[in-house]
Amino acid sequence: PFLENVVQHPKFLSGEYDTSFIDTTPELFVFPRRKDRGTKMLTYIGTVTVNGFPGIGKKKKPVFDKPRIPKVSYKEPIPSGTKQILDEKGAEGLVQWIKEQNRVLLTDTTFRDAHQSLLATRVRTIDLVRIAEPTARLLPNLFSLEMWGGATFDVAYRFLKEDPWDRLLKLRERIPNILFQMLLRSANAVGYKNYPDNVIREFVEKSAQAGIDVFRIFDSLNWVKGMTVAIDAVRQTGKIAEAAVCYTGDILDPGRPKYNLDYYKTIAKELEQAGAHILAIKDMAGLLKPEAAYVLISALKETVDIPIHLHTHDTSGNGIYMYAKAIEAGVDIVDVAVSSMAGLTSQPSANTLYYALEGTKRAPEINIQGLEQLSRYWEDVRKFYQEFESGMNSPHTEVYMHEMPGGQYSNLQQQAKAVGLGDRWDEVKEMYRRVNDMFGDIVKVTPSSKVVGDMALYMVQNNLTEQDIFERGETLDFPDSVVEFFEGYLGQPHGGFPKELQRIILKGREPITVRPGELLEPVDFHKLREELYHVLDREVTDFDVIAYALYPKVFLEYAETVKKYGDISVLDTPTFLYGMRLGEEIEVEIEKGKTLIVKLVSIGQPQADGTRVVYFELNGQPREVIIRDES
Ligand code: 3PY
Ligand code: ZN
Repeated sequence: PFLENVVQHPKFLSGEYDTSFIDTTPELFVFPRRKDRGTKMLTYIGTVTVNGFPGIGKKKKPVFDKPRIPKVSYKEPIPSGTKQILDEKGAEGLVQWIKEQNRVLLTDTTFRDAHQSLLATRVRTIDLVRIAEPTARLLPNLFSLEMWGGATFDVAYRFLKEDPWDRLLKLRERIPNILFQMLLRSANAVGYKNYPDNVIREFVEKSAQAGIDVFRIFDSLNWVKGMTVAIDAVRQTGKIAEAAVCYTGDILDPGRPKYNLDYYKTIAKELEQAGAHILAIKDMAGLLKPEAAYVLISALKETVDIPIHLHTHDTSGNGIYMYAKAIEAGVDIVDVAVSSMAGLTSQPSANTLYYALEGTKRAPEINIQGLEQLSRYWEDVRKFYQEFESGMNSPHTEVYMHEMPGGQYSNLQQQAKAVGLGDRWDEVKEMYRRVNDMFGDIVKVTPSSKVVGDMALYMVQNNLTEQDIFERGETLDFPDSVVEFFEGYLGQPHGGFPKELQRIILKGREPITVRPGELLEPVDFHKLREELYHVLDREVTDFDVIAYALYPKVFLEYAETVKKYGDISVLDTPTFLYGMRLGEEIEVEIEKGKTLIVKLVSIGQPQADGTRVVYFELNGQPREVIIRDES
């Protein structure tokens, strides 16, 4: 371990050391005492069994069926796909290939937006890895698989206690043929605030290295100036820069002229000029209606020369009809999910779209039997996460009123419950729309949607009306996110800020009007690496460093959990979320070819100090762990 400590030390690695280094670096002689992996894992299982999982609480573990894995032959090589086209022909070659296709191409969002929108982003790596190779074999004709970014990055560390980079690397290994796509919030990366430019560049570079091919880049206010650093960074890696214009309002509603057809045409042109390989229309709330889709796509096809990729959420139930109209107007690629993970706040169903277009000139080339088999797997896996369902089980046309993004709906609902507003959810939705109008009718998508959500919760919780804000706003303490928004730290909204409200909220402070990245100091990655070196008892990777730069607190809490429980990403999801039933036996593959057999034998009575002894068998040998009962 001494030698290991020396050679992994950042000073040693950078070659800046001298002969006094060993004498002046006492941490070289600190050898971590290792608790064995088995005990750590049993401590986790014991803790969840006794105390429950955050957001679920203490619940008896239901009996779930084993997910049905499609029967595919693993003998033949995995069929080649779009990934090979990019690797062989480069970004421009891929764009050319897209233009030559007559059939509509599909992006499958099951691994990212579908579960972000239906299950509060909680789907774990183990459930994705199990279906990865069957997906590669059954759906080699997909344009791309959206499987990373958006909220999945921080949720992985924060709630799932697993490493999102590990997810990306493992999926890449098993799916070598389909383009991997991620959602990148421009200067907000995969976070909720603006980061310095060097953080954005480093994050893009590392993501590309780890396996991302297509970066969907959007700005939460459609502020093109806020997107250029990210677009340039992606182009530098040789990967695909798919720049998005977010869709809000209704181009066919003359009463809503702020976001009219010209608005979208102007931004589309600007994004093409900024270097986009593909133009995305990001209809994050599902507000784009069928006839409007036809008009919009037809107009944009005339405006830009690059392919157009359409994204929507099926909240209203109009998704398939809308796609049919967009496809008729010539859209190149659309986003869909495997049917058991589709519909409602998620994307429209791939299976449904297949049948809607069957026999037409633009029908997608996709294996419908493969989709049906994958859908069975996801139907089973979805049940593991039933506690994170939003409760929405039929189309919600009221989305046209509140305009809340699909990915926000279940998350804001959880937030409302957490502050005791669960039974005033209808009021929160109405307030969400009123706040939008107060803010001057803004684009609402992460993180601007979070600002609107925070303000709506704040107003409902404190029984404040719009009039109250204007009359006694000077005496109110607004949520931090709202203040930062009005300071200009998320960028500049189309048409500017409403001046009077801005004055009230900033209480005399001057807002910024430049790109926040121009004011933020670059991050010193070398310093962060050194900080992490003292925290992690393993080698510090570039992935750790950039994750720590984006989410310092969340990353450290994750690292603490791993120290305490070991790598718990290896546990099956029912055990991870519910612990074990008395007498139950499970198998845990802790590494390839190494499996532990765990049996929960009994749970002791609470002791005077508030702990319980939990009795297990580990590979047939009795083991006990002591757990503090906090239930
Ligand atoms: C995200 O940024 O996570 C989104 O899904 C926005 O729609
Ligand atoms: Zn989305």
